[in-house]
Amino acid sequence: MTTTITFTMIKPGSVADGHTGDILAMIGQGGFEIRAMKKVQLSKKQAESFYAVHSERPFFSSLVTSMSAGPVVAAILEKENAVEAYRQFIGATNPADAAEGTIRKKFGKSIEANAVHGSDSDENAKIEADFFFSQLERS
Ligand code: 3AN
Repeated sequence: MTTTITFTMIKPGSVADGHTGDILAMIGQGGFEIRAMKKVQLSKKQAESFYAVHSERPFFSSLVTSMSAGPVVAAILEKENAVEAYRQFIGATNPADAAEGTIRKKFGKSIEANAVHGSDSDENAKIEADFFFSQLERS
């Protein structure tokens, strides 16, 4: 069986609300193995860099502000077909549209404060994992 990786962040609002443990428990129950993890606060510059693909979108400034407002918990997750499996698992970008039982349905508050980030392609999973983690920090 070939496993692949995806990258996730528990967003500042969810960390501040004390949902980190519950979200990590759901991730484990979903069969995702944590290969690396850290709690870190992004500077505005780092958040801008992470979300650079969205720099032309109207919500960019607000997204950068909210993503740098407090610590995130970032992790590399491994599973078969990890990127697609995790996107299914977390639910739609807008928590109002997310399926029952998904992380965003349970913990998301709005389209911006949607509890967690999940990579959208294998290529971006690698870029995002490399943004946060050195080789030494991965198992
Ligand atoms: P996803 O995180 O589901 O891949 P993207 O890549 O379209 O969604 O959006 C990246 C992030 O930008 C989302 N996680 C969300 O926080 C924020 N975002 C997306 N669309 C909006 C919007 N219309 N208004 C505010 N924030 C948004």
